[in-house]
Amino acid sequence: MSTSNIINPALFFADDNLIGDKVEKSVRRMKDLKGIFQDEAAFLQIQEEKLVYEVSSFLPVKEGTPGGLYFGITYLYPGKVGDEYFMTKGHFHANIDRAEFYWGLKGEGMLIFMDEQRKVWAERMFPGSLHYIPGGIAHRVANTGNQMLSFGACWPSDAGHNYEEIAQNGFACRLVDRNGVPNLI
Ligand code: M6P
Ligand code: ZN
Repeated sequence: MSTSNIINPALFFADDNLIGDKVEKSVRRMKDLKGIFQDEAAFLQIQEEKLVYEVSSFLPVKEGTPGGLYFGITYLYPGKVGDEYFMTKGHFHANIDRAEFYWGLKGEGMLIFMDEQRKVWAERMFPGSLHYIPGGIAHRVANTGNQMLSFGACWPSDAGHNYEEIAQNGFACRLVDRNGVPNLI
């Protein structure tokens, strides 16, 4: 094989940053998270343009393609709305049986799971933690620390996002700060 078949990768990491021409970025601000947090008065006190999280993703195939994989890094800012930690919107997969991996890169947080019977549990996230999210399980991440939480994700390109269920009924438990300790209540 000649060396002309050897090329550089299209993507690479610098620390927890995903770098490459095809990396897409999206942001979620406070105003995009209306109805997610319990304490509406505290929510209204926070500037609606405040950044809550950003996602850098590599989506190499068209959404819905069976057999492909997507890759993302989420950067979740520290903060609270009342006593509830900043968190991602959370979702079931539209194709509900599709699974996903999350893994902790920087900071500390909690991955909150909820099954279709609304049973909730959580796993601590920290640099090096690895989390398998089975199909049928809604998932969201809260930043329980005072620095940025970053985590990786890899999911099937035909998983899709179902935000409706969470927008309407939320998760059955909330992760709140009780004297500096995260509590799932
Ligand atoms: C991870 C993946 C993405 C997801 C993102 C933010 O990177 O699970 O699919 O979009 O986190 O989470 P959410 O969509 O719940 O706001
Ligand atoms: Zn997912």
